[in-house]
Amino acid sequence: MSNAFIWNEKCERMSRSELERLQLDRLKTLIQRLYDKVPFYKQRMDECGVSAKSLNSLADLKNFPFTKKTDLRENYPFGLFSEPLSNVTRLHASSGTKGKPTVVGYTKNDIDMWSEVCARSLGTAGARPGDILHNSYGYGLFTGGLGMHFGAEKFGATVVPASGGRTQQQILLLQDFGSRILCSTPSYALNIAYTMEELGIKRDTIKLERGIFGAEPWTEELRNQIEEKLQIEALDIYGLSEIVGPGVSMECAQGRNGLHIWEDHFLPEIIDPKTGDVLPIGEEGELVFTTLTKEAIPVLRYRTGDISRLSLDTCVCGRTTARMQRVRARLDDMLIIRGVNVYPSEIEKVLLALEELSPHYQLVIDRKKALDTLEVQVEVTEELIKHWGHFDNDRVELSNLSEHIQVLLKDNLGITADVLLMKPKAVPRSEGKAVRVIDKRKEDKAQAEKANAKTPVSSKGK
Ligand code: DLL
Repeated sequence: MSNAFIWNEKCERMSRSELERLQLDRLKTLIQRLYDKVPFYKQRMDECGVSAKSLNSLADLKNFPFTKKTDLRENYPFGLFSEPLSNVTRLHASSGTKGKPTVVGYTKNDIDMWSEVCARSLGTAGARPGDILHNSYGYGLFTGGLGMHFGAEKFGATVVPASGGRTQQQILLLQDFGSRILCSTPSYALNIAYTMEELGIKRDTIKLERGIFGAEPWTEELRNQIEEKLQIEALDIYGLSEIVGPGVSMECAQGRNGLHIWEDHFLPEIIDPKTGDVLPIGEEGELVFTTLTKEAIPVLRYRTGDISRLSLDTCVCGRTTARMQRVRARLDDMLIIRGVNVYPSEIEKVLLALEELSPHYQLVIDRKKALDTLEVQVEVTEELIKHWGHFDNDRVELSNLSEHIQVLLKDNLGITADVLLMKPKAVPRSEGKAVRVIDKRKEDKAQAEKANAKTPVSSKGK
């Protein structure tokens, strides 16, 4: 076993039996709390014929009702809170692009717990108290910025609250402050790397050693590119606002094989998304979390929509908690192109394997003559442009290469796509969560419905 730095020995290395006892105790308390304090849950539990008395083992949780994102929206803004607002220290909300935003709240204890799991995550990623930590997650309603910020302060780091955007200035701060840790979305880390390259800034003018990247799906191929470009170790952090925000789980620097879930606070399950049945450990399905200690808005069996697998194998880092595999995709990100199902991350894998392409891409879906169409817009590298000369517009005509990519997409994923090769910088750069898919079918529909729709809360600044 390695001599990894562990922030909270007791909780990160608890024996399975001790952990399960603690989880069951906390789960009973939670269920009683939800039954007594949140009419929504009382009604759901009554409908399912369950209560705290029905819970004799962790396995009994499978008989309890799920919570979905729509439940939070339908009870907007505070209907699922189990504490009066007078006990709520802070509110966050996630984007309302598909309707009302989802609102979450935190008591003082919730903020402490959240900071604790973020501090554990920092240690797990190889950060050390005293490190300078540059935090490019968006500050504001998004949980990324403030969540990591409080965690980093508790951990004893010196935090640079950079938030997203103004990339040139961020690079200057990275150079002048000598930050060792970067927290951002993976797509924003790439943006920083490419901007440095464009400005001719040498890698050895910054001291970054590690990146703690999450908030959006990313592939191993993207990790390789970030690590190569920035010459840092890039590790995966997962979380969602409905559960707490960042810090639900974190990949360890030693194992780099799955993310340790802070199971004393978040109880994971994997279910079959179609039937809702709990799947055995090791099988892939939809991740579901129950918050064991949250006070302001605890959630029971929250369906994340994220696809992953759990593992209880021992880890080289010495932590004993269950690990979840890197999220492969979000269920609702699945594209159906002429009957073929495909996730953006699968397309990313194909594109990033080609050295002629840079990792900046967008997928544009449309419907023409009653058929769904997919256009893959992807930038070629500067090297390729140098080799082939200059191009006046954003498009690059290299029919052999676009045909080659079309064939790869067909052979690997079974999808028919048009491939548009773009000049460097033609694809909009991410300042937070990358916009990978532009679905013009939805845009058209949304425009048609605009008359009745209310203005959604903007997701800017993530
Ligand atoms: O994205 C919280 C967060 C902030 C996590 C900073 C990590 C770092 P939401 O805006 O509520 O919260 O979005 C949650 O983002 O259900 C996943 O689909 C996706 N997601 C988050 N982390 C990862 C990750 C924050 N490491 C949704 N890999 C989740 C893949 C991720 N997807």
